[in-house]
Amino acid sequence: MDLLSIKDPSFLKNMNIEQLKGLSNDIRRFLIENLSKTGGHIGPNLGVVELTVALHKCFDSPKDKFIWDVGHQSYVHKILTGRAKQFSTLRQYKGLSGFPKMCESEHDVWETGHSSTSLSAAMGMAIARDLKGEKSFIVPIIGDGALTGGMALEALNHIGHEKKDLIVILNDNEMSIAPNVGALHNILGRLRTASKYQWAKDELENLLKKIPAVGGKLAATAERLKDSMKYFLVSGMFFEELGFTYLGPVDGHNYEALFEQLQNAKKTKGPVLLHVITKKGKGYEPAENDTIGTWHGTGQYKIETGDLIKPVNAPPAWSKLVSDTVLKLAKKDERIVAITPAMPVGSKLEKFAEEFPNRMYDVGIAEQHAATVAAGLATQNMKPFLAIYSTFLQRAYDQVVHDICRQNLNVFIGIDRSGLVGADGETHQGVFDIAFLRHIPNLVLMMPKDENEGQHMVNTAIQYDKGPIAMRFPRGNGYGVPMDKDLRTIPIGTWEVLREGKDAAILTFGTTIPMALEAANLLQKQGKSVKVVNARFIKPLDENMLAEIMDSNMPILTIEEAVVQGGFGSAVLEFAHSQGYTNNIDLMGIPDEFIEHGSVNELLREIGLTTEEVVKRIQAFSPKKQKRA
Ligand SMILES: Cc1ncc(C[n+]2csc(CCOP(=O)(O)OP(=O)(O)O)c2C)c(N)n1
Repeated sequence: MDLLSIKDPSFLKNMNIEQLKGLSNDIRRFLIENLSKTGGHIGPNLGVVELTVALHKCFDSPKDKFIWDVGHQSYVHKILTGRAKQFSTLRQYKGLSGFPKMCESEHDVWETGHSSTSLSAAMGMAIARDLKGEKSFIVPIIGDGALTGGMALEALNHIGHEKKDLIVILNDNEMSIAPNVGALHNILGRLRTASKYQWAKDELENLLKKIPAVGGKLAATAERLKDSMKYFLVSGMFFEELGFTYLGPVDGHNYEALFEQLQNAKKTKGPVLLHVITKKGKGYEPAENDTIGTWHGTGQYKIETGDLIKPVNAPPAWSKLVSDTVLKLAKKDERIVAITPAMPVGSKLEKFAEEFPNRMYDVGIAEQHAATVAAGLATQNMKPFLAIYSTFLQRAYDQVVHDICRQNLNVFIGIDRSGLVGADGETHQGVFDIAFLRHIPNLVLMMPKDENEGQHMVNTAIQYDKGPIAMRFPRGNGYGVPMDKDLRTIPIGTWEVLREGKDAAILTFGTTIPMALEAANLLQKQGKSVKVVNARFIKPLDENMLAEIMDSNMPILTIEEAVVQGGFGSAVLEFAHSQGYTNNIDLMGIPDEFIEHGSVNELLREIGLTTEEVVKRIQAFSPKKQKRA
């Protein structure tokens, strides 16, 4: 079938199962081909082809509402709702988003990117539907990984109590981004075991029914036996106890079985949980055989071999540099324990886990819990390293304030993917961390200029014993700078002058340092001498150096790859104001808006975080404005 011609999912209503199987093959081929060029979440989407088709066939979107948890598995839904033509632009600047987007389609009723929100959103929609007296099915689709998130469990608790009509589809592929972990995972495992038993019983039942005269009775006995065995095998029936009607498990690649259970779900009053078993990566061998999560989301790849296309001889990734340095220190310091909320691969903690299996904890998609576990460890004089992406640290704000900083505990927070992250887009940009951390008492916040300074900062963080300390570092790779052999510590709250100058000063840190230096070079050619400072401590500021610069009356430009409001530049302004300085101060950073997907360079250009803009801003400082009259 020509997928490009699909306008909406209504065409599915007239298709028979054979035709649907053909459609599934077409969708898989389309995904494998397109994603080999654009990259994207191939594994999760190949796993939900039949499930998504079945949902669109059995329900009426957008009247009935599909709420995709995380949203990374919504590509098939996008194809069926008329967006196949845009797939060549997937996750690219101004192109199709990798997550549901209301502006793309009326079939996207909920936007997401962070996990475990679907059940709460569905509950809100169900309450609204009932208050308005409307009739519709509300269908959140949540993975077994996302189900481990605290929000999802809070929602199950509420939904089970309220008994609203909701059909929760649990897409269980035994994987999170990496293999799924936790006690809940074990419960699902037991349910899956029961499923094999149930399928075997179904076959037996069909056979018995074929026996003349007594077959029907025997089949009924088998049915009762099946039920009691199921209860026996699935001790407690977790979801039933929570107030849900549990249906399944059902083979998520079998249309007949899916249709039967979806129809059952539609007929059932109150909340239903339909347990669907799928295979992540289904239909593409390298992705199907993936046991560690490589094919969860990829860049470009060669279809025939499954080889990922990666830049050759790239400098080490920031995550690897940080985790390897922590590991190096952990060999000498038994207090060090690493914690990741579900990102062992992304945070490059595999080696740590291999060397110290008892000192590395993947706690599941549970950022709040991860932060407080770290706090608990620190109370016992351990040295926790909380490896967490900037965007997901947002989830743990209160735990950072209340548990870590308020108790002034020695936790090292490694804030990965700080700044713009590119293709994942607005839900994943790590641009708020400075604004939501800078005001918390006791916390030290820093960002290195390159990977050599990065390794010394990691060492500084581990040796620091006066409270919590956090290091931001960007997504992607370092610059390939020479690395010192011996680790040292950097005095807390000290900046570094990278280039002297007397006409203006640029204060910046991390990824924006190269653009500041480049601008200073260009300005030098125009006869302006610009001082460039590596303001590596965002908190505390280097107040001595800052006072010295302000005393000289130079105009000051601050640059940060983070939101301007409440950011580093704001801290400089606060200092100037509190000390009575009247220097001309200009701030550059991320404006007050959500930044969509695209390459980091395209996004920087869009928001004017460029060398040219730095030059312009410095040129715009007028001598008259320097001092208040
Ligand atoms: C709050 C939050 N933490 C971490 C992530 C990163 N993440 C994206 S997908 C994913 C795994 C989801 O697993 P599952 O729900 O089982 O879906 P699957 O990919 O297996 O279909 C994780 C941890 C996230 N999106 N949101």
